[in-house]
Amino acid sequence: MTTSVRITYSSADQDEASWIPGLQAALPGAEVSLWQPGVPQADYAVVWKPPQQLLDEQRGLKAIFNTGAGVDAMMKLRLPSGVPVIRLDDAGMSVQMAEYVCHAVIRHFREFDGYEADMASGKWSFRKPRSRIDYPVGVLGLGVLGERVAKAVAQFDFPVNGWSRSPKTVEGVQCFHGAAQLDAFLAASRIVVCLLPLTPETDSILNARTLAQLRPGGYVINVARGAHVVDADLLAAIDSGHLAGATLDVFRVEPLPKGHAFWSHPHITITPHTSARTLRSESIAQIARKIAALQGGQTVAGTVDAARGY
Ligand code: NDP
Ligand code: OXD
Repeated sequence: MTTSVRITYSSADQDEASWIPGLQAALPGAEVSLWQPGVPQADYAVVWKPPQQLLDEQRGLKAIFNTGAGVDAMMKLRLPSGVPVIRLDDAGMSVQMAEYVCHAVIRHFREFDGYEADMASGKWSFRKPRSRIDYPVGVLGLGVLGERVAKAVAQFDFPVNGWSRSPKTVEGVQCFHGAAQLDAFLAASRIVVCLLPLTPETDSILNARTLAQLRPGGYVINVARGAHVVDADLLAAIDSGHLAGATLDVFRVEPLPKGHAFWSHPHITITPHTSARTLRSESIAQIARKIAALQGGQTVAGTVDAARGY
């Protein structure tokens, strides 16, 4: 595909040395360069957590591509009006998320963490098998990632619930929607997986009130954004015995500050925001396809609705 457009690239933590030649190769004819103050006007920006100056200076953009699925960081910036923000949709993330969440659910349900500790201390002992009917899994967010995760967990015969903003039908998943059905969704779930975008409506959604609605012995898996969880409320719910524990991939402050209680809590497993990584070649191919489609006057999937914030 030959596309004669100018692309400016900026990323807070990805590697321009591979993204820029990758975009160039996927879009022969395009001029792709690293953004710096004062560079010529571009048609498209490909960014992750861009500086405000880029958005203020680049006045001719036709679209801004976010090289991640979540746009919460972008939504905090002053965006040029009328310029669409386009996020990654899937691009190899949903399978990674399904692996991560199934692993966390099964590790907890089958008590593999306990067996690891037993084996490490030379103890040979069996635990009583649990019944999966007692471990309904609730997925908050039934979008590109949440739907794939819900279906993957259902493959292991766990009862699965899902919650979204608008009504949905997903095979093998009991679907709830809207604020009015949140409590019923929580009451029907023991393990809750957060795959919501971070917006003013979903900020701190896992708090003392909502965690208390989960079935006793509940478990939290947060793979969306740290600010979905009120840290102190999660710790209190685990320490009181209402919740059995949590697996957390995302945190309010990243890297997780040294000394934070999550580092050493015996019932909390943490990973460094790695549940679904942006895969460079899949993402570049998707962005290149979308630029070609936009150039041809078509609409593309993953266009963010600024009013909803995702
Ligand atoms: P989508 O936009 O495809 O899906 C979002 C889902 O959340 C939709 O089902 C949507 O409902 C639902 N939702 C949004 N707001 C509300 C609300 N107020 N009430 C109820 N439901 C709501 O996003 P993705 O699945 O692609 O990604 C989800 C999030 O995962 C990202 O925003 C990002 O923060 C996080 N993420 C984390 C990664 C990691 O490595 N830890 C990697 C990639 C993403 P509806 O369907 O009705 O619109
Ligand atoms: C994303 C992420 O939003 O990596 O894509 O968290």
